[in-house]
Amino acid sequence: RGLSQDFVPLKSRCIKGLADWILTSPCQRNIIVLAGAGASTAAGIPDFRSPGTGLYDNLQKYNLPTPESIFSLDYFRKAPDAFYELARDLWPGVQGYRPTLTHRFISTLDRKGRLLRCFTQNIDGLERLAGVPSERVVAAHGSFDTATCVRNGKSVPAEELRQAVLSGKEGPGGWQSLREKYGGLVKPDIVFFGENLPASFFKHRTLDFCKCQLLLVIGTSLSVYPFADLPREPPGSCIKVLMNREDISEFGFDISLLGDCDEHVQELVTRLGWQEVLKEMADSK
Ligand code: CNA
Repeated sequence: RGLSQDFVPLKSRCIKGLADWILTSPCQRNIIVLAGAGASTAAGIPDFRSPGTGLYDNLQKYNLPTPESIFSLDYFRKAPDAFYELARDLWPGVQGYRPTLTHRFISTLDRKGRLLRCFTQNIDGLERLAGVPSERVVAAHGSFDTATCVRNGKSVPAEELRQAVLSGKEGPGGWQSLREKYGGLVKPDIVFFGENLPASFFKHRTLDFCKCQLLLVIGTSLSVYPFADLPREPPGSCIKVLMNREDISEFGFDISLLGDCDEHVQELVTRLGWQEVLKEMADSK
């Protein structure tokens, strides 16, 4: 294990050990967070794969060949209605989803000068809404901030697409008329299955992980690649912590905190003496 000069070992493999490590290690930006849909379920946004509540178990009304079809480019070209209908719910700001305690904790890690990067698979924008600066967030599966015509690659103002999605299929401002205007279907730049991840993912994967001493993996089944390869990137000395409802121990975590991430975060911030996180959460309600 670690040879670096300022390497601080983990004294115990539990939440107390994690808090002690954060408090006693030098104040450097050496913490990387890998976030997934589980970080946002407490905000009311379903994840994909949780049995019963996950999106994949609740897509019957769209009559899809497979649940994944809703994020498949081929299917979108053939039958865009399903994705556009879902996008209406998922578009940040439309339903008024608020950051969870976990998002506020990530933002506090940044304010304390500890967060190197938050790689998120989420497309809900809640890390940034919680105050994590854009340059600290790698939106690995894209975002609704920009949009492109899938036929000719033309950029389309995201606001124009947002208005069209909210207006529905028909009518002067609907997505059919946007399709005619731009010469093809327009899609927000969220990454569909089979599409490339943004360049920022590869850039920060190369630059960041060699500096990572603590990896916090929060609310993800780690089943989507290449994101799921990221826990293998840090050096051997890096401490790896999982906060997730389901156990995915095959990734070799030093600490596995199973259950709701907000509950573990609450205990962690209490042990850290970072009461401001809880106050900020209470004030936002
Ligand atoms: P997933 O495969 O649905 O897995 C979610 C994981 O989180 C599961 O292991 C759950 O057990 C766990 N989980 C759920 N709720 C909690 C909780 N409160 N506390 C702790 N753990 C919890 O989702 P992944 O993120 O792993 O898969 C990647 C997909 C999901 C990405 O492409 C995303 O774009 C996509 N997604 C994003 C959102 C969002 O932006 N909020 C929502 C749904 C899906």
